[in-house]
Amino acid sequence: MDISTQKNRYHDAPRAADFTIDQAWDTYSAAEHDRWDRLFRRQKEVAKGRACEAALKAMSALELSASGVPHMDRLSDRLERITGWRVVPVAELVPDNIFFDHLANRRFPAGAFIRPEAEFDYLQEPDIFHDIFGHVPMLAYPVFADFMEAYGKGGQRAMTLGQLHNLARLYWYTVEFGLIREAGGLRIYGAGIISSPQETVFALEDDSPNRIGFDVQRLMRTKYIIDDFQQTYFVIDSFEALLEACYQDFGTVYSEVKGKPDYEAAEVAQGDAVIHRGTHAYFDAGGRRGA
Ligand code: HBI
Ligand code: FE
Repeated sequence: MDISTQKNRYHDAPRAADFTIDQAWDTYSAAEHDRWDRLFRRQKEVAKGRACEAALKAMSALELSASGVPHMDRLSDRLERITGWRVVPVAELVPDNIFFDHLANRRFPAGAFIRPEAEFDYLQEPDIFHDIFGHVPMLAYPVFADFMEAYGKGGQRAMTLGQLHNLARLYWYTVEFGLIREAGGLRIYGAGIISSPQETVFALEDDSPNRIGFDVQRLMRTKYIIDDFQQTYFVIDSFEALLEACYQDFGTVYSEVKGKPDYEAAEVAQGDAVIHRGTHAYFDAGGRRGA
């Protein structure tokens, strides 16, 4: 059986109407605490000089460390003092409407489970390391904290307009896999990259993927892959610019992209602000499957 379809130990935990569960922090085993410490120490090292300033500063402000699996309530008390966000435990992916409602109310749903040893380097589901090491630091940066609340509200609206797939792409290429221009180079803010040692290096330094300037409509039309590195990364100039671009009425944006063809994940399109045209050598060699 494919290990990633195994249910994690919180799968049957009693849950509230909003899908939150009890993190039951006392039930983490010594092995699970040790796994967090090894994931943290390794990724903290790789992230130096590669993660954006805001994320690195927040990691210390939030006292994220290699001292066992974080206690979400205690972490939330620190985060809430900075931007009003809290981190709430869930068992696994929650329905979109529940997810958006949490974000719209400054609650980030984080998986309570930690990946099994067999998936130490890569897993598709968001475990506690992906969510807390990857997403939580950015929630301590006020402009990004505002963006995430706006995304939650936008998501609720997108569902009523049947435009969720467009908005999910925007989330994917920013919140999960976004790059930012910083310190004369490119840095990472996307959680899916920051929580993966291999993709942290690949996204910034490998010749394979495209790197293209951010454009809302372009992102909404671009397909993505969920089981390997990205074939294109989009680059923002600042978090303020990202928030600015997304504070427009998406209703008009949706109608402008409606009916226009999608872009393939590896495509470079007419009008793109190309920062790096990828060789796609990694994907031509079969990607993760070929590794
Ligand atoms: N649920 N727990 C959790 N975490 C996510 O990141 C998440 C989710 N549900 C839906 C979802 N993400 C995405 O499909 C949203 O972009 C809609
Ligand atoms: Fe995520």
